[in-house]
Amino acid sequence: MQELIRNKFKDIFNLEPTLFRSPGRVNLIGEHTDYNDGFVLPAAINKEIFFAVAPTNTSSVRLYSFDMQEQADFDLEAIRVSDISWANYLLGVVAQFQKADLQVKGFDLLFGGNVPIGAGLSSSAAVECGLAFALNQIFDYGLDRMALAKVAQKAEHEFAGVRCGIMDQFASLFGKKEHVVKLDCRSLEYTYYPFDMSQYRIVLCDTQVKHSLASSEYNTRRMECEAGVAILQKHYHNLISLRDVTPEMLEEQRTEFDPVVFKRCMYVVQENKRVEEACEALQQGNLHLFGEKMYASHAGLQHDYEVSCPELDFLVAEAKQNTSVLGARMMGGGFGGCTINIVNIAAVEDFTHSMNEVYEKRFGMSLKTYVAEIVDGSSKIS
Ligand code: GAF
Repeated sequence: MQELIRNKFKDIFNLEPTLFRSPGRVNLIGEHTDYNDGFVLPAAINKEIFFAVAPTNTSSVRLYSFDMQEQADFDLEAIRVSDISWANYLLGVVAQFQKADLQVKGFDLLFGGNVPIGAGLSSSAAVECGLAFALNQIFDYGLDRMALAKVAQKAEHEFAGVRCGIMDQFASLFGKKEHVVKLDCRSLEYTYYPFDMSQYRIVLCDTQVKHSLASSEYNTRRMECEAGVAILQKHYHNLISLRDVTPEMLEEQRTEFDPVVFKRCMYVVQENKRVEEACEALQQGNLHLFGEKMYASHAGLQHDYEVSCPELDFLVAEAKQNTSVLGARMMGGGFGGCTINIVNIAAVEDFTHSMNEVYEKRFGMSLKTYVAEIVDGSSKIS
């Protein structure tokens, strides 16, 4: 793929590019916790976006999407949200650097890869992080990876209109081969845990659906969490976010809550606890317990946070009946995309085959499955 990207770049722009790569991510557990100052446990995977970039002596950027086979040119003096939606992930990054008074000079860029779009594997974060990483190197800004993650996150807020947390951008930049990484989204401290793949594989089942409510409901969930925090702050003056809340504190104030807001908040509080318990299980080598936490996470997302959908629920219920699967859950923002499954190595083929069969029978459409490998975060190739 990277050679295709390099050659296409040369054909179109007639320059010698530098190549970069930036991965998508999975999240083992800790969903919708990042924007509540909580914990997440993602990993970068071998679904990646490749970038060919070269500086030019102009005041414009020429962007080419390999997947769309489309070019869009922009004047650096007038970077704003565009009608070309794929370009916005890139323009958003340029705008953030400009806002931070870092000089963005003209450049040509061609990008493309194999992160499925809309599958909940963070193709958008991979694009944002890849460009942030590339420009940081090419123009020598000297920013560290955390600063780049924040640039990429702001790009998503301001140019894609999703008020996402930092998990996806963090995972794309901080991934480490064969490790998952627990991030404290408040302090931004992180710990790598080896993920022993000698007996198990991470299998992704892509529903191939993306229900249209995804981004509006995402922003609604954030507001519901903020509404819950506002109620609790009347009683606990030092409380900043749901990260500071226990189930008991919530129960005590239940009567003041709208029932929907209450269950949203309870889910977040419990999910934070589950991430900590899952990490302990991982440290003890207890993958069975880890898997149980994944199923519990899905149940919360399905019934209390209500960001799942029939296709995801069906796949998780099927996985749960399969003794070769340790744990499964929906992943990412929800309303479609993938489930993540921890599957016994010897059973991977049977598992994907039977999941395909039952999914097709139930929904009349095909399922896509991927075996994900955990890889390093964004890097320069050559
Ligand atoms: C999306 C967001 F981009 C992340 O920040 C995170 O909130 C996730 O949904 C849910 O855990 O991927």
